[in-house]
Amino acid sequence: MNLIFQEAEAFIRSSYLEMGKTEDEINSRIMDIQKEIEETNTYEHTLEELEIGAKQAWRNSNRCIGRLFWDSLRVIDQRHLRDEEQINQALRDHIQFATNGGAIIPTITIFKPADDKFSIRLWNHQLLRYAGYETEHGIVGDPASVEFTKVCQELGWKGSLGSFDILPQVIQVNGQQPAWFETPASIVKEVPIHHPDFEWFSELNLKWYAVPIISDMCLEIGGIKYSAAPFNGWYMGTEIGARNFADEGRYNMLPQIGKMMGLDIKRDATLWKDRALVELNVAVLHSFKEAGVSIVDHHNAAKQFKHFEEKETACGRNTTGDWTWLIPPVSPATTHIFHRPYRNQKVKPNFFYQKKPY
Ligand code: HEM
Ligand code: NRG
Repeated sequence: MNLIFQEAEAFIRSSYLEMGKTEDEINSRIMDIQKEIEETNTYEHTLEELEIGAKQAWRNSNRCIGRLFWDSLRVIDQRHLRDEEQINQALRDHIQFATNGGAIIPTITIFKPADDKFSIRLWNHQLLRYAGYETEHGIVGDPASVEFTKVCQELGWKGSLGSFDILPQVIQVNGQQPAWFETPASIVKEVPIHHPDFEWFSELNLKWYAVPIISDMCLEIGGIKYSAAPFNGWYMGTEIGARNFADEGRYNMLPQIGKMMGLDIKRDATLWKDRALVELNVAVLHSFKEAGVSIVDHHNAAKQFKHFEEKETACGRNTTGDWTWLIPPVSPATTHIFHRPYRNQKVKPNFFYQKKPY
């Protein structure tokens, strides 16, 4: 009781002040919450509290370079849903709404928080992600998904052993056996990757999905833990071009690209990896742009983040950040982020990792 009340009081005070509410409004809301916690062990956020709390959680996400737009987050309240079918429908609605034909809308869908009587977990790391299969000829698909793909198969899902199979939605209510639902291809926007100058690039047959929707983090607002609260913005190009396609432990495309560029990939000192990496990132940004799907390059993302820092300072807040995640994985020292320190202090509301349910 005390812990949740303390957290609630701190959240109400600071967020109500931020929203310009009076001391009377603050005190009366805190008294109501105290009573509600005494009677039910928990309390319910108003829609207004849910919205400001989710926005603050994004604003406080130390690892996120995209925070300039925190105030425009669209918050979808689905706290009334209880069964897996309804929850799955809400996930489909989120995917469609956020995709918005390519003009991506930063969105969060918030389901009923976990308490002693009820809990929801989405087992997917992201609502949209490609399967990874261990075969005799090595891993097919995304190596990052191998463990979760096995779980899906054990639940009865049949993947088609392709390099880009969208995984099903796996939804667990109350710690019971999870339900899984195929993700309809009609709601998944994908971008085929090609290069503005290298025609051969299309032959690599690369593509990526338009919208990253993290679905395994816990949103904590005022002591309430929303264990299912999938959120999305749009991609920064390097996430796909410098990590998902480039990491040796992911799609590992640099050797093929280096070879196709005619580089000497036997000698590290030719910097063939660096040259291949740049062209791969050019291809990702070019392809998303041409497909009309929102994306930001790391230089503009850093500029936007600078603007965010300035706005935070003007509001009398300190920008906290995790430098090791904020610097982009390509040419980090060309951004201002590289050249200044950030305090990695975890302010709430925020998003937290939670234990894998499988
Ligand atoms: C992390 C960019 C929107 C919350 C990140 C990362 C990038 C990024 C590049 C690092 C990811 C990595 O290295 O794997 C963006 C861009 C956005 C955006 C360009 C466009 C609007 C959002 C939104 C939220 C959010 C809407 C939440 C409401 C987070 C969190 C992390 C993160 C919690 C850390 C994830 C982790 O620890 O795994 N973001 N973001 N971001 N972002 Fe954003
Ligand atoms: N690097 C991951 C996605 C992490 C979150 N990135 C965002 N979030 N842009 C990947 O799939 O490459 N967001 O909410 O926009």
